[in-house]
Amino acid sequence: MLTSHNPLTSSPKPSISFDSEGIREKLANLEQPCYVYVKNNQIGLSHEPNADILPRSMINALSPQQLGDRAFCDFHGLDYAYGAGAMAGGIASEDLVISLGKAGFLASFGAAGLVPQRVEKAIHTIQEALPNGRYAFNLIHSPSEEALERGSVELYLKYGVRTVEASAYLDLTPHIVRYRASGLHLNSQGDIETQNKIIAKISRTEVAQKFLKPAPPKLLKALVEQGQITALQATLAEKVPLADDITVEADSGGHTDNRSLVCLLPSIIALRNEIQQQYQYERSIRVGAAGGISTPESALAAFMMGASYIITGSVNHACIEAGTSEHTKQLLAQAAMADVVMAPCADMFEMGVKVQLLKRGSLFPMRAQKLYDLYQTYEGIDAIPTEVRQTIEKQIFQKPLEAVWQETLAYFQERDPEQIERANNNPKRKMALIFRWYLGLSSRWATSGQPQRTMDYQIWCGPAMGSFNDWVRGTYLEFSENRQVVDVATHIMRGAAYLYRLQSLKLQGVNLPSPYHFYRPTPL
Ligand code: FMN
Repeated sequence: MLTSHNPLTSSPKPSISFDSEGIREKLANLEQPCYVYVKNNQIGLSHEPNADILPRSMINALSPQQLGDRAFCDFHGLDYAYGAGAMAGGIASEDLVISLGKAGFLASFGAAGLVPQRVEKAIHTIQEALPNGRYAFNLIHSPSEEALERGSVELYLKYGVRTVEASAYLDLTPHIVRYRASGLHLNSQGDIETQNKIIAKISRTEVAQKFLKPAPPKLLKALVEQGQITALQATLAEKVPLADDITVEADSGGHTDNRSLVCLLPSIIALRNEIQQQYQYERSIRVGAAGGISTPESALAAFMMGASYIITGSVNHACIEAGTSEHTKQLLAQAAMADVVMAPCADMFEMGVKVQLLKRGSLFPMRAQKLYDLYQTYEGIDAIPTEVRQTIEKQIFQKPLEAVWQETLAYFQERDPEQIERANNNPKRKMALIFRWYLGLSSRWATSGQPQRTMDYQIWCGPAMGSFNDWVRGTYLEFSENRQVVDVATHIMRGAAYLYRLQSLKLQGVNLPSPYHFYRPTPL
């Protein structure tokens, strides 16, 4: 049915397009409705109803701002129900957060792994550029370095960071409860105002439950006793959920449980409904989706499954604004969907926790696994056979393990001396800290673009990266130097709205040929 022949040339009806270019243009004009006409077995589209011919079907105008939950946008002051999740070490940089915020999207600064002074600097820069909000900071649970989480909350409270993206929680801590409760007050109408907003990212039902319910009375009581919140705030905290929004994170880049979004999202939505029924909150908690979203199709699927908003991650890592090296961005822009793998992570190395990252173009996944296997097998570095030790010193560390230990000591002396105390009489812990030297630095080599260490780059990314690369191949977004976060976000959302209208036509019995089912990004 794709044709450039216009069967109406004898009786011109210029507002109806029968040629493929015209049909495509009409479909892409999301701000206008489309009326479908059939004449001489040809399908034609018009933005206006035609008095002479009865339309076969029609689709309404649909702006990308209509996708998702309006309440999410209003609550966070956004135009789009779309956010960019935090990326550690400032990969989700000030630039990335500010660009998206100015364009009506939400982004979360990648505070994890950064020293407080660096985070403080980011707070100043972002607050100056976005005085009306539209930004978040990551609050990451760090079970092995509790001081970091406490310090982050103190910074956020001190500078009035009003939205955090809370992640990696397995259980609640006094710090996150303090952040939430100390922002609660009653307004002049007697309603509870939640000044400190929490978007909790979870991948398990049992963790979601903790954020969907009010903060535990025991933690609130302790905070009152310590003078960190008032008795009134503790009372108010028992009436509101701990989080305003729950991001359900499926198989993603970085830390992930590798769950499937189509399985996880319905379960958490059902849980939210159940808890809402039980607590009758005045404002229902919204559930968003993350993990694997990087194309119009995946975005639309998430919205159609009931997601109030979507969060992207991997796809932003290859963008101009990401705080990482050009080499890393190039590798990401060439990645295929199967070029990712799970490998041991630095922060929870001893627990055997893994992160999802790029395997193509780096030996990191194999080398990190080798270190984890050695950690499992031996009681300390002195127990490792000499030959094996020499090999890892040469290939992985590129220096003697003793020298690595000295650097590790210097690092923790400044940052967290308790780590050294715990390792002093414990050879296995000492071995873990030495191995973590490599795992910790390899992500920084990737962000700083250390030329001698390209084969050791640790680049977090999920299958969403390959999926995005497939979509944009042959368009201006194929090249990382053209990938601006706002362009990427806009095209994903516009593409989702575009595809929605095609699906809507299909449900009405008008199945346009497959080439129309492709939304092609063009420069904005
Ligand atoms: N999530 C966090 O909550 N904190 C982080 O520090 C963090 N670092 C990340 C670093 C990179 C490079 C990537 C790709 C993801 C990271 N994430 C982090 C997860 C993202 O915020 C987002 O939830 C996830 O990437 C979405 O899934 P996707 O990668 O499939 O798009």
